[in-house]
Amino acid sequence: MTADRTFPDGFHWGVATASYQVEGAWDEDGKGVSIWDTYAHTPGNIRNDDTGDVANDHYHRYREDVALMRSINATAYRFSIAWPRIFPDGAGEPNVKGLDFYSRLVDELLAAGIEPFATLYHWDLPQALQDRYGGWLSRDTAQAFAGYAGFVAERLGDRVGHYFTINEFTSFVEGGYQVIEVPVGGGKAMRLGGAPGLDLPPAELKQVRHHAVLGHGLAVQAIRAGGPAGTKVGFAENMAVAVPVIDTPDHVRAAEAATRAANAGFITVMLEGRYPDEYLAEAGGTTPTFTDDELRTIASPLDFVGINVYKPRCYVEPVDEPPGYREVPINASHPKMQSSWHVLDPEVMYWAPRHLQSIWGATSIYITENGCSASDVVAEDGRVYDSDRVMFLRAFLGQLQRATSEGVPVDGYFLWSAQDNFEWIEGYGNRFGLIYVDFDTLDRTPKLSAGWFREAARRNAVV
Ligand code: PNW
Repeated sequence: MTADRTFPDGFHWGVATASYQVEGAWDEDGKGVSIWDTYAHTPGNIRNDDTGDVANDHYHRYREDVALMRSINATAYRFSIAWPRIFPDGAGEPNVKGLDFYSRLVDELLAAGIEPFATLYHWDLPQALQDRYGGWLSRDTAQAFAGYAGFVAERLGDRVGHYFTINEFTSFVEGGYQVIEVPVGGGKAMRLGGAPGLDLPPAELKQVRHHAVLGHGLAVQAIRAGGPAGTKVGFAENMAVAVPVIDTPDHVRAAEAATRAANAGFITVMLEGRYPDEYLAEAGGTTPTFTDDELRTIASPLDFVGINVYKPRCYVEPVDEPPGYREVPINASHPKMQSSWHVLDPEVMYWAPRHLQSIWGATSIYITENGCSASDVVAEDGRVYDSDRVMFLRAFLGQLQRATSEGVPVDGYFLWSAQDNFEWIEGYGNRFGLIYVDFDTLDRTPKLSAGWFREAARRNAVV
């Protein structure tokens, strides 16, 4: 029976990438240097000293890539725009050739029947803004971001109707502005990393977070002002999801409280317009510094909420004392995917959108990323047999379908990633694609999972 495993009519079947991870052409057509160019060009920062200089060469091969998306029945493509292609200096004079690339890409997508969804910031900040202002430590960067976002919406708005402001506040702030180890289960920890590679004290870190959400809010307003009426906008955050150990009302209440607290500096303030008291109390209430007016900007009304869903942040059980929940340690034997942080639990794909609806009343949700890395190899017959990724997708989309069948308003799903690509500090070692890429020849080979996606998208159902 497939009938009861279908998604709502009009559900978007998308694939996703990000500029620095796929484009290459790092210094072509007037592009400015980004903080990721600088970071990856510094030896020792990236596994194997890989860089995104060439990556998938998507900048030149986008026609082939759009044809591949079409061949797997994708109906939407989430790509990001490299800010330093548009404003090489961060602000000021726009670079027409940079904008032209995205214009050609969008035309190609529309001709293939694929709807473009543009992310405006997927971490490749113009180096000029890092040098001038210290990046997101300064409100000036948030202001410059709004200027760039409004300009893009004005120029592409006739053909691009959906924008995500910022991708994963959590990842680029926590990974780029401090040196930190995060637990990965079984008592083990993993060191995060990323551009600009700073190590700021906690008070400044909170100010960085604040300027990032402020940049989001200012960009929302600028996109509405710059784009045509009906332009839709939201964010794409790596939501921290607390999963209830047992599906009972008291466990679910505990998980909701833990989820709200874990997202305090990002989703919670963007959707509520206030920082939770506990978040402010942490540093004695002294940071971040902000105004009521800024809070109103941060909580500018959105058309949808976008979340990247990979793994649970934690499991919780209820307790009687405040805050009403307790984190349960993740067992050493808990299954993982290839990336060391990737604790495997498909139910996170059910709880993430359900929490968005129950905690914040979200009425339109996109899964802006979901996927996994696997130890893919080309077999002797030339094919790539990623049966584990097929298992992963069937299980996660099964849980998403469960959510939509219960009335959780999810309007689309973007698989990470359309192709294997530059996986940040892991370089080309961790493959997340539906399409295998040989990084010597740049040949593309659809994996087994691409066939699964094609069939699921065709039927609008879990298969
Ligand atoms: C996301 N975690 O990063 C990014 O948006 C992508 O650019 C990236 O390639 C993809 O997911 C895969 O890593 C994440 O620790 C980084 O849970 C870390 C986590 C999740 C997502």
